[in-house]
Amino acid sequence: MRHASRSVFVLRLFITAALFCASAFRLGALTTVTNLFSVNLAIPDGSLSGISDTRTVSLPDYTSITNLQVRLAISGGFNGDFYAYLTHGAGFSVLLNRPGRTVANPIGYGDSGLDVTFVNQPTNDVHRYGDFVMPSGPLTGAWSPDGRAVHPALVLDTDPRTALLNSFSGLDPNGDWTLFVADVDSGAQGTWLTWGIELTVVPEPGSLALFLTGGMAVILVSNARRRRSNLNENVIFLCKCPHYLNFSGREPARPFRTS
Ligand SMILES: [Ca+2]
Repeated sequence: MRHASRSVFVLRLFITAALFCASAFRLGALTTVTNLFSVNLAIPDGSLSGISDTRTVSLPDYTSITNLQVRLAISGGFNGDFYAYLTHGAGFSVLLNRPGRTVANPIGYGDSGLDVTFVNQPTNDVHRYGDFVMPSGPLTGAWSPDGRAVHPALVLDTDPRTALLNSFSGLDPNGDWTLFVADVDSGAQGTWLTWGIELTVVPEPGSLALFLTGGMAVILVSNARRRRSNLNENVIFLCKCPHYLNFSGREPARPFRTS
């Protein structure tokens, strides 16, 4: 029983160490990759059909997204007309949905152009950027996405924000990423200049933890066998048996002691 309790304790210790090592490896393996894509296309004015741009990300050593930022640059146009969303796998985020559109201001903000970064941390809502800044040129800075998954003809500042960037957390970064941009109201045409994604990714931690735990289990079994071998030899020593045999009927590995 004593040996069994000790074995359980040692096993727990090894598993804890393995999980700790896996966590440390995971933290140490965080990698940030930035991609910036040129588009340079005029956005059809007053059309919901918009334009989209799809890019393929290949990060074969990484299987999980822990953070995502998105850049978008549009020159000209009327900011209150723009609608934009990002998709990748099961991820979906509404980046812009007619900034500034409210019951009192159904056409949204009249500023022209933007070069912004959408982040996955709590910060100011881009739909209400006029509460925080009065751009003298294109809107700049880091903003929380609009997130309102509502038809752009109906969206209001009071709608719930359900489509933020957190829907990409934990997804595999590999594969196609698509950004869609539309100018949904007539007058003042914009040009979509660039967009980009900054991915913070990690390798799959499960296989590493399994490897470490398996390695620890092998060490544990080896230690248990060594303890059993020592026990047999000690029994032979205490018996002072005239025969060179232990309990298994085999000759001991080292010379027999008689005193
Ligand atoms: Ca327009």
